[in-house]
Amino acid sequence: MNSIDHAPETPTLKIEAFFKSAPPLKDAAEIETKLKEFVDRNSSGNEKANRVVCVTSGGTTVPLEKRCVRYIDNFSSGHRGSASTEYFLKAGYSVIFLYRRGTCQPFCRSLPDDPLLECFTSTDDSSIQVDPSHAEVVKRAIAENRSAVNGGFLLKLPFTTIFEYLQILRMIAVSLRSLGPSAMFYLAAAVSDFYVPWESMTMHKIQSGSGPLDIRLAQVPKMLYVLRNEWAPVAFCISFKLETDTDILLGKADMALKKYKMHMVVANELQTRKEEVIVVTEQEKITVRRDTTQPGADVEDPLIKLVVDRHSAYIDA
Ligand code: 9Z3
Repeated sequence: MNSIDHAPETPTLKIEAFFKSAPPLKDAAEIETKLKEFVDRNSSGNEKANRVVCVTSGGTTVPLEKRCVRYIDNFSSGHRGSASTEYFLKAGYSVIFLYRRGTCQPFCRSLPDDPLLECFTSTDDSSIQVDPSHAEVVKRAIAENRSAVNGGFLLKLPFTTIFEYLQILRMIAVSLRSLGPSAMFYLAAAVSDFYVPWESMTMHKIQSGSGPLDIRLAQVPKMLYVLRNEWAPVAFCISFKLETDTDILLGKADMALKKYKMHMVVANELQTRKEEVIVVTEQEKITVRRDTTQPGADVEDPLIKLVVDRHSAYIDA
């Protein structure tokens, strides 16, 4: 398999080449309409009343075949993004939740793994009831989700591949431009660094008969750069840095902050990501921890409080 050998040099040209060769989104028109309605609904009143955050969640896949049987995946359960979405909604934000199909959803954290099979009982052939042991959590999840979606505060957009993710993210960024500094990007999705360009991808399932497989992957263009410099230059931007080696974590987060002009970079290590994160800004490094004295407390609660605080200061400034 080939990579792009003569890829254009600047990040802008690289991303343009990426989009040009990517398979077009099947539901682009529908997404466009949903985004327009959502942004229109959130464009009246003063800036404080119209804060909108795009939360990305889950990992992107990299297909190895056009008629995809095999793909490379990026680890992310979607817990960070879905929990953060709930706290943003509580804080009065409207949320565009750009999530990987099949990963954790807002308001579903307290439900068992298989809600349909575990929460309901069938009393006779014609009636299904919520099992009393799950009644409260089911009621709460349904009510909170309905109020957010029907109230126009939560728009959920799914992706699977890196091609879909970047195309939808660009659509969101462009449509949020009119909100100026009231718009925020909270990029918790685990995004592939390498991919097989569409034009050099084989159509059919790769055959195993010809021995070991050599794949050359191209680098995914630096989306953070284009987001900050072109797509949404005024929006408040938070990216995440995930490492498994703590010795390099803060250095890499610092580098991302400066290189991509992020307002905050949330540094986390794979094993401890649910216990603590370190928020890196130009001036400081703030350790945010889960409150271990409170049962069920998570790190997203204090993290979103800090983020909202800093976003307010950004809007005021
Ligand atoms: C993260 O670091 C997220 O916090 C996690 C959340 C994926 C670790 P879970 O979904 O885990 O709760 O299971 N996300 C960003 C990872 C990433 O791809 N960052 C890029 C990088 O490190 C920059 S956009 O280069």
